[in-house]
Formats: sequence, C-alpha cells, structure tokens
Amino acid sequence: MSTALYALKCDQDDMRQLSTTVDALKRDQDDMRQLSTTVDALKCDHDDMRQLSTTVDALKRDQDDMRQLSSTVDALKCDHDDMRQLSTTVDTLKRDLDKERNRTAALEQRLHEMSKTLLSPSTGCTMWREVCYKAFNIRTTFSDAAAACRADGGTLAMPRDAETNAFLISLYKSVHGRSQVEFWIGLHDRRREGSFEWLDGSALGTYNSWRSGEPNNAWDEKDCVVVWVPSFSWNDIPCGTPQHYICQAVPGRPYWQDSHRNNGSPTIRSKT
Ligand SMILES: [Ca+2]
Ligand SMILES: [Ca+2]
Repeated sequence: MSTALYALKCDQDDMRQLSTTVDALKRDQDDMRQLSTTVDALKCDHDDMRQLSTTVDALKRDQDDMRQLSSTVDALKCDHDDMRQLSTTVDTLKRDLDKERNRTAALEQRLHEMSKTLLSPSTGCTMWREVCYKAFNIRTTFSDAAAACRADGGTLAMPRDAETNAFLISLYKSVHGRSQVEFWIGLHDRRREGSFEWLDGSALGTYNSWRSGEPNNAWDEKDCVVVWVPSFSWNDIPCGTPQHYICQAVPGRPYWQDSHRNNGSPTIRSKT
C-alpha cells in the first residue's frame, strides 16, 4: 500500500512538472507569436522606409529643378529689365527722330519760302547767263550791301569777265540814269592787302577792269571795290563809304547752297 501510494505521489509530481512545462511552452508560444507580429511590423516599416527614401530622392530632384527654375527666372528678370531700358532708349530715339523730322520739315518750308523771296525775275532782277542781277537804289557801306544781298539769298555782283562787267554797267545805267554814284561789286582785299578776292573766297583771276592807277590803296584804307561811274572802271575805296550796289543770285538756289561759298564774310583784317 505504501509502495502504491508512493508511486502515485511520484506520478503526481511528474504531472505537476509536466503542467509547469506545458505552461512554459504556452508562454513561449505566445512570445513567438508576438515576435512574429513584431517582425511583420518591422517588415512593413522597412517597406515604408524604402518608399520614404524614394520620395526623398524625388523631392531632392524637384529641389534641384526649382533651383534651376529660380536661376532661369532671375535671368529672365534681368532680360526684362534690359528690354525695358532698351525700350526706353528706343522711345527716346523715336522722339528725337520725330523732332529732327519736324525740324527738317520746318527748315525745308523756310527754305522754300525764302527761295520765293530770293532775287528772281518776278522780284525785279534781270537774268544774265542764268544769274539774276538787281541794282539797288540805296546807298550803304560795303558790308551792309553784302549783308543785304545775302539776306536775299545772293551776294554782291561778281563780274569775272568783260561781258558780265559790261552787262552790270548797262543794268546800272538803266536803273540810275545819269547818276554819278559808284556801285559796289563783290571784290575786296580786306583779308590781305593787295590780294583782291571775290566775296565767295575765290581769287580775282586774270580779268579786271581797274581804272588807270588803281588799285592804289591810298592812305592804306581802301579795301573794297566800286565801279567808278564816270568811266565805269574799277576803283578801290574805303569800305565804309555809302554807295549803290548790285546783287546777284541764282534763282532757286540760295547763295548759301553753293559749295564754294565763303559765307560772304571772310576774316577781315583790322585797320589801324
Ligand atoms: Ca587795299
Ligand atoms: Ca583807289
């Protein structure tokens, strides 16, 4: 009896140990399940990390694109500023061009109006070899006479040959009759004593009609030339004496358009 009881007690102890082992195994099994769940969760996180990394790379590329875009925008802004400045310059040039056009038109109009008032047959001058001459019944100094001719688009008459000189004398006679007043022609030696030149700056040349003994530059004060009436020959006299004068002009071509002109105002040497 005691032996059987002892065997039963032994079995009971084994059963208890077995139950304890089973309980331990059950806890291990739960741990394994939790571990498996954790592993699954970590796997998911790993996938998320991969996707996140891909997203970060894409964002980096976008950032580079944005930087390039920003540079392009800055460059375009600079271009825009340049275009604005260019546009302003073009506008200024256009305004200048318009002003110049208006000025040119005004000058052309003025020239046209002046050409109508220039010496021409319609204003009482007489044609000779395509040049119009007019004898004025006014007495004035050489400079004022030259200025008056210039104001009419011409110059004092410049008889460069005997025929023209004769024409001037006949014209003068037709206007002044038996007047004893000399008349200025556009000849002088104001620039260099003894070196006579026409008002357009050209030299006297080979033709002249000096009166005998002239030019004499008497008292060193005779630098301007008249046609001396009694003999209708040339004489140098003081430029400041009032005389009649004859102007010449080419109709439709103001004197200031001549390329060889000298403005009719040469540098005048001063007399002491
Ligand atoms: Ca002289
Ligand atoms: Ca003289």
